[in-house]
Amino acid sequence: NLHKNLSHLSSQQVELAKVLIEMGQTHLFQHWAEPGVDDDEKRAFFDQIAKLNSSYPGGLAAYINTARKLLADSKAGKNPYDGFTPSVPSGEVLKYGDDNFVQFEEAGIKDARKAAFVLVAGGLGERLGYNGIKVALPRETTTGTCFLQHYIESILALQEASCSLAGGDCRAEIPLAIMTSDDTHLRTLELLEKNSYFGMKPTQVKLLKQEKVACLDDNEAHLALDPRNKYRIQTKPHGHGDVHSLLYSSGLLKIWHDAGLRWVLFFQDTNGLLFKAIPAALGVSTTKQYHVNSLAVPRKAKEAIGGITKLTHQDGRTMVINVEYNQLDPLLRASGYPDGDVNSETGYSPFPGNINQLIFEIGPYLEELTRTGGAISEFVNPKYKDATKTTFKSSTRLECMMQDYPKTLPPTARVGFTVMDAWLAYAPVKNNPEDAAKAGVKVDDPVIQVFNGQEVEVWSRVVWKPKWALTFSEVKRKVSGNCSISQRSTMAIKGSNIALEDLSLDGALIVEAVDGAEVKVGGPVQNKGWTIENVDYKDTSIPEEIRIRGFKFNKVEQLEKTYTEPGKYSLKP
Ligand code: GDU
Repeated sequence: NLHKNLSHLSSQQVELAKVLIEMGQTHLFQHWAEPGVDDDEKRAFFDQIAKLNSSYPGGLAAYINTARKLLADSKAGKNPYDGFTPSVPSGEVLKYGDDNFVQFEEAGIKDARKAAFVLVAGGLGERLGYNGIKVALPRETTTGTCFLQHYIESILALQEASCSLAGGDCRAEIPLAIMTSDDTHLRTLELLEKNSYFGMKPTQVKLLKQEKVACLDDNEAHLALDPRNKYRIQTKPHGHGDVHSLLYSSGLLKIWHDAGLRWVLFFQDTNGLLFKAIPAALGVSTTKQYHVNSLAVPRKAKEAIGGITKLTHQDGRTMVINVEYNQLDPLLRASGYPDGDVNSETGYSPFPGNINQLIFEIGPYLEELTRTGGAISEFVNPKYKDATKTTFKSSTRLECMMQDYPKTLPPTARVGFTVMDAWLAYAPVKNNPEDAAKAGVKVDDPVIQVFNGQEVEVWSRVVWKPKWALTFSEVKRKVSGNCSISQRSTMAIKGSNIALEDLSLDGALIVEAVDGAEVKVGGPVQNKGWTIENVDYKDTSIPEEIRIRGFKFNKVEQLEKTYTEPGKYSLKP
């Protein structure tokens, strides 16, 4: 069939056909119609093949070869950690607010102007029960600010703080790259455009779309035809590890390197507390000169976050790497921990939890990607029909994770990690007032309430704009005297020059001020405040983003003040 069609193909299409034939993929052409029939579909087939070929480091041939090897290993039941013994690694453990922490934060802010940020946002919120893109979800309910806006405002605040430390004519613009996929690309672009990029220059933001990879039908890595169209290959997502090859193949990493940037910081779509941990974590990288620094939090055994583990091979090699949550337990059981993944006497797993916030030094990173072409260690997870492991229940594909990057690094690479308190660095939908408590505000203990069947500690709700404070020291500078906040209170600080002095809040307080307006807020503030109402996640009359949270505010009464003109003000009821 292909032979009959060959004379109708362009030379590029013939080349691609040759690759497929050489790689044992003749089945793709068996059902082809006579030349002259379905020509548009045939063209589209080759367009897709060209795309699959160019978007994978080494092309389709490399993809099929790797797939055959990994499928054979999987069939043989080969353990990817064969020969390795796990042990607990040592890293930098930070205590929020102590001298060490404050010094790391300072060092981090200083170098932030030499950083670039990369948000991986190609995944959908299927597990969440949310149909939109996750970066459009509100990060917290008090102001309703979405994740993407909060991330951008945090980066802009870092840029300003770092530049003002540098003095002189610092004009640094911290770049932001967002990895999207066919599932999220248009909606992410639309969210940015509709909101004028949330204050960032459009040229500062770069979207990199990841492509899906070909599905595989069997252990010989025969590419799977799309059940809906026999002239198309079925495709599925390849995973967040694509971010490395995209930064490389787009040339963006090289542009950043040539512009004198030194750090690249990766983060995920919905971690609302993360930026509170960024200055100190970056400070650890700059101080310790880590090539790779992963952020971690204490991990409860069996929690769905990977464990950072030191692996020592029989031949003496060692590496510190994330072992994904589904693999940690079997690895431990197979190597002298008969109980597997369990908590120690501290109440936590001895292996710190990877939150997939990674900081790389750009120089060594670019060197490594130049060597590998952006390829990263992959895995395959076929669901077999039976114990013979010869047929699959449905097609499979290769997958990759961004935190596997260090797997191919030479032993000389400086790979470390930084452990932070979980409430500071990782809690996707929780606001935390404890920072304020440690900065000199008395915050009432939480009460327990149940939302969507889950017990939650409900604290007072305190939210501030990133430009109000990025670091512990800055929070401390802006809070003075005896401040206190009752459990049922809600406070939003929207402005950079708002100082809290002897404030005792029992109710709701919203203060907004333009740059240039200096506001002192103090005295007793008491009102009926905002009450929390339960929302049933099954109630489809309520918007999805509220239903998945299980609550909404009833804004009964608040003190709300907005200062639109520069000047000095005092808000003391
Ligand atoms: N993502 C992509 N492309 C993909 C798949 C995912 O960009 O093809 C993005 C998602 O949008 C998200 C991030 O990658 O921003 C992570 O995806 P998931 O939330 O689905 O990741 P998991 O929860 O499976 O696990 C990851 C790490 C774990 C742990 C955990 C913490 O693999 O080790 O760190 O996040 O949230």
